[in-house]
Amino acid sequence: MADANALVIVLMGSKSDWDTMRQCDEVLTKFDVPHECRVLSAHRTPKETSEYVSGAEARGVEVVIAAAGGAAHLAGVCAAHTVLPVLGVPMESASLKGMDSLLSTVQMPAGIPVGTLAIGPAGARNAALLAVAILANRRPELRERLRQFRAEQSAKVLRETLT
Ligand code: RP5
Repeated sequence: MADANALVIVLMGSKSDWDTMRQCDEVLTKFDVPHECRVLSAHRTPKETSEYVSGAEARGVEVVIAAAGGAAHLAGVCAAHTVLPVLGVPMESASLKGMDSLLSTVQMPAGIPVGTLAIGPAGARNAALLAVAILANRRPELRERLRQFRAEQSAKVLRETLT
C-alpha cells in the first residue's frame, strides 16, 4: 500500500499484526487521510526500518504509527530515527496478553518520546484518530470532520435502547 502523498505511515512488526492494524487503516481511510501501511520489524529488518523512517519527513510524512507485540521496540526505534510524532500501538500477545507490548512501548527513557495508545484494536483506532487530530491542527476541514465524527458517536450512544 504505497502512497507517494502519504501524511501518515503505519508500520507493524509482522503481518500477524494486520488483523488489528487494519482498523487503523480503516479509520484513516474514513477521514481520507493519505497513508500507507507496511510491515517492517525493528529486529528482523533493522536496516530497512531505519532507512524508511529516516526518509519519512523529507517525503512529507507528518505522523508515524508503529505497532508491535512482545518485546515491542518498533515504536521506540522509529522515534530514534525521526523527530516526527510517533504513536505506538501495543499488540495483544499470546503469552502475556499485550502487557509485554504495552510496557515495551510505553516505557521510553526521557528524550525520545513515543505516544502510546491502548493495547489492541482500541489502540489501533485511537492511533488513527490521534493522527487525524495532529494533522487537523493545520487543516480546518479535517478538524471539522473530527467534530462531526464525535457528534455522530455521541448521537449513536444516545440512541441506544436496552431491551
Ligand atoms: C513482533 O512480534 C510483531 O509485531 C508481532 O506482534 C510479534 C509476533 O510476530 P510473528 O512471530 O507473528 O511474526 O515483532
